[in-house]
Amino acid sequence: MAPQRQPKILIVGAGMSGMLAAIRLIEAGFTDFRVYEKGPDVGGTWRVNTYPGIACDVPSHYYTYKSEPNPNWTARLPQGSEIQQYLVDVAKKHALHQFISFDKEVVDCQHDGKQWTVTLQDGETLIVDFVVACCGLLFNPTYPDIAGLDEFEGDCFHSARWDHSVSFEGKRVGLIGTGSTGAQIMSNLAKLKLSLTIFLRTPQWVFPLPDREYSSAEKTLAKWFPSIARFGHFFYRVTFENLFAKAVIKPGWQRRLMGWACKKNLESVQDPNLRARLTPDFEPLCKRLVMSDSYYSSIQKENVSIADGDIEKISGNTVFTKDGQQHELDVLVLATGYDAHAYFRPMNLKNKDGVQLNDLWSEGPFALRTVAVPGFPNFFFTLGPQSPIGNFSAISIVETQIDYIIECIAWAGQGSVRTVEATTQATDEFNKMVYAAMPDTIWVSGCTNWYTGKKGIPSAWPFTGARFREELKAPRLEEFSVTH
Ligand code: N01
Repeated sequence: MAPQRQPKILIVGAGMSGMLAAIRLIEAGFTDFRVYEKGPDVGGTWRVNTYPGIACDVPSHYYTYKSEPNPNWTARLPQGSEIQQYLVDVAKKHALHQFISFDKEVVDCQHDGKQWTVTLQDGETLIVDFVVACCGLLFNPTYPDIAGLDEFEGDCFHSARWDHSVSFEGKRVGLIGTGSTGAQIMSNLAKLKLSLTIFLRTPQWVFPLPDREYSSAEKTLAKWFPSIARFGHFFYRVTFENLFAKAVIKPGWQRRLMGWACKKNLESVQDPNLRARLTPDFEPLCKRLVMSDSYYSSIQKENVSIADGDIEKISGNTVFTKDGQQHELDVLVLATGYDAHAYFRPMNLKNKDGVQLNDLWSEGPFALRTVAVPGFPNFFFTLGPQSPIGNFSAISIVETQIDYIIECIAWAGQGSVRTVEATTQATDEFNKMVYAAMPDTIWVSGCTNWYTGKKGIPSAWPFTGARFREELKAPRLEEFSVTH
């Protein structure tokens, strides 16, 4: 039903979820909205991250909007640049640029009981009824706390801020971090003529997810028969949700199978000393699995060496490790991850009573059904606390969340409703249910991982994909307080 009223809506971020929010708002008949994007183009994560080897480890046909199948994917595991191009193409197809203001960073939102006053980095302000924060999840880089890092005399940068002016050929390169990002960077740098030192603190389990290029015949067929790409989406979704997503949430054959595959993969390392060095001391899947079929072959290349990941200090261009070794380097790459619990912050949020979101979340972020927080009316977000970020495709999570959020906004579009605010009771009940299921999940089985927050509770989803869609099928009016 077309809205009878047009609330003023601001979407923050023109990445994968902000774009989808815009598309869905258009489809729902909302016209008074804008998207503010801090960068110069759409794409979010895939625009910002350009490190060598960047790729998605979720199969391409599944890492695709369900409503926008893409017969042109060139491989099972898409390169970052290809995903970025896909997002640019989708934005073009839906003429999204007319709704987007680029280079506009939202820094502050204050609610006066009726509306939000939004302030941008450049001092501009605007007043809106709704804010939907689509800021991504992994975008605040974490820098390691290593004495002397700032004074490193060579080139040094985080994986999310890749310096393309730096040449690597013939250089002594150090890489701190061996998670999903570090693994992709390592496999790529190892192909070059350089000497690569991996500072390995905690070995991770590696699942040998094979990549494969799609032949031109396959791509042509997918163009002629769009149902092939749709089937690809369905196939990989069902596979992911029934294998990987079930393995992480409870014990069972899925967990055993994934673990067995990781252990078998590790056996490909022939040298027993190296194998021991690469053997994690925690269960497979406890940390986010590294998906790679080239990790072990790359780390065994002659130009790659493993150093102690416990770094004592950096002085000049030398990294001193706690085992007493010194490593002289020309370039130091930090694949040290992100602050996954910042969510849309550092954006500052304040409500009419002067309560800051930072204070409300001081003990750890929480939300109603992953998308709203009590005390902050008409403010919604994607990929919020307890989203199934460690379970399946981020795109499919966001599709569910956006539909839910738009239904909440539609209340204001239909009747006399002005504000909708998650109740504390509903939020507490939701989180109680989620936390109660955590003991069965693999994330609490004894490792450090970026899912787990201050209180030792993973900010992830301990149920199936079907349950997530069910819980966010439609907003329940009794879970919100409403003003007219
Ligand atoms: O970050 P991480 P990431 N000294 O936090 C090490 C997604 N992603 O960027 O384990 C030495 O996983 C740290 O060591 P330890 C994916 O969801 C997806 O790699 O703390 N080492 C660890 O090895 C992924 O999970 C794709 O001991 C230090 C590493 O840095 C998420 O992004 C591709 C250190 C951080 O690993 C984050 O992955 C890439 C220190 N002081 C990423 N501090 C896809 O394909 C940190 N480390 C979709």
